[in-house]
Amino acid sequence: MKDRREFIKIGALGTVGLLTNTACAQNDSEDNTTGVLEDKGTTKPIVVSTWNHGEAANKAAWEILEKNGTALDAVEAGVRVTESDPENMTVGLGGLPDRDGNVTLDACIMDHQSRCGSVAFLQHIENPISVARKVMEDTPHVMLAGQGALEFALQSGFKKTDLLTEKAKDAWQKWLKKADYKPVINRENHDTIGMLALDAEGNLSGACTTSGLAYKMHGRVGDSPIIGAGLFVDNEVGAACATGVGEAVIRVAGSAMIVELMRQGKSPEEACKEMVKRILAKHPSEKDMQVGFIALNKNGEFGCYSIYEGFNIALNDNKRNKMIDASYEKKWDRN
Ligand code: SD4
Repeated sequence: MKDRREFIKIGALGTVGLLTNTACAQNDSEDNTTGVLEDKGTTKPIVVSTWNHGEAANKAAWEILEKNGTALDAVEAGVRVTESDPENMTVGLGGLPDRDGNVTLDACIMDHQSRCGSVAFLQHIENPISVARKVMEDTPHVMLAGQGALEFALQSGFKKTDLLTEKAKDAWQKWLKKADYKPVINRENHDTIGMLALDAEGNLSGACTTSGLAYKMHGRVGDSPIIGAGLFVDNEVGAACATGVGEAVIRVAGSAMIVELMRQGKSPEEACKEMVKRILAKHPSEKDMQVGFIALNKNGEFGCYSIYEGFNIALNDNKRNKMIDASYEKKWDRN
């Protein structure tokens, strides 16, 4: 792996100035082709997830998939690893706070029966993905937000936890001195974990969880808990998830559209690329906005694509366990 480089860029989205970021991984294999399998036919089980933290998350997911566990159990267990890692400053415990110092989390989960659950603007709970699953399984609803989501979590037995680590607090206090409440986003901020899995039964599920944009406005919710934007699964066709500037992903219903494009015959990578191009066309004045997508179809073929170089995904199946650099539209202008 290459070292993470701090990279700060300013964009403007609506009334909130945003800074975008990216991460880099070095592919350690000769096969750097996304979406193309060495062998034809269905590959299952398989799990793919966003960014370098996907490696550890996939490991937990794979332990379930290789024992013929369900994709739903796998994606939940996988992203919980990232949520519970206090060193990870973009997801769950240890996530960077909003501009007022509150860590607020967004997460959603969707399974092969098109069941889905989501929590938005949730505070004090280490594993929002498991609360999202409870919303899906134990309520007639899809989405709970804010205080109501917290109350539901506590009633369901989740523990109240202080999610603001010393490291995140220090970073926020430094930001406060200089940034004068303009949201600052470094490359670490765009590290949502999105995970898609196809299990031995041929069923798809997905999960997506994040602390969202660092130093965001209090109450801001991104794409990650929104079914159809940050995540979508249709067991007849495939699944997709997103990372990057959530406002841009919401505007095009990114993940749902990718699944529809696959239904119409596009490969996973073609579908991701088409949505990246659509986002660029709809944001002509945005200079440094990063968005990345992953898609996985019913046959276990996957693809990924991002606006800027630097997006990578983790892959595990029966033959492979590796990081893959996504194809992209643009190189960063680092000047
Ligand atoms: C958001 N999409 O809140 C999330 C942030 C993200 O990788 O993707 N980080 O807009």
